[in-house]
Amino acid sequence: MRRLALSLSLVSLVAGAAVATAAVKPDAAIRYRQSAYTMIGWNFGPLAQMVKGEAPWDAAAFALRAERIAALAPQLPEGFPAGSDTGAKTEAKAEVWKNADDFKAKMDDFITQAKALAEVAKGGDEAKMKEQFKKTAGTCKSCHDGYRSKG
Ligand code: ASC
Repeated sequence: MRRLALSLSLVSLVAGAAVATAAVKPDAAIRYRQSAYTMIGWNFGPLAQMVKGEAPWDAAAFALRAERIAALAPQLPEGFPAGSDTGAKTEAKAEVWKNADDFKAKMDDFITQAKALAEVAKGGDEAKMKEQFKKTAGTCKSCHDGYRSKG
């Protein structure tokens, strides 16, 4: 059992950050990525409200939500396997797969900025948190502009 666990962890090391995904059904991938976006949005909304002054500033709540977003963001890419452009109702445009390199670059940008947001939030500096929030929101928007059809 130990040997198995060891070889499994070696396999995941070799596979690197990308989790090895066996063939998944398109509708399962669509549901998976929509769930992840729902959870990201759930946490992003209150941050936006705080930044806009629509909710009271709460640095600890901000940091917790930023932490969650930073953990969820790297889980998005595996939600876009080839062939999942159709299957269930999806707002992902065909361009996601047609312009895969650009989509990946934009996704990586979001992951990087979300991670930076969680890091900055640990420091509790309101101005810096607001600034980094705007940068992060910019990466959401730049991907949605080209790759998400208005639902
Ligand atoms: C949100 C939300 C998005 C992003 C984007 C940022 O709160 O639902 O899709 O922020 O609007 O520009």
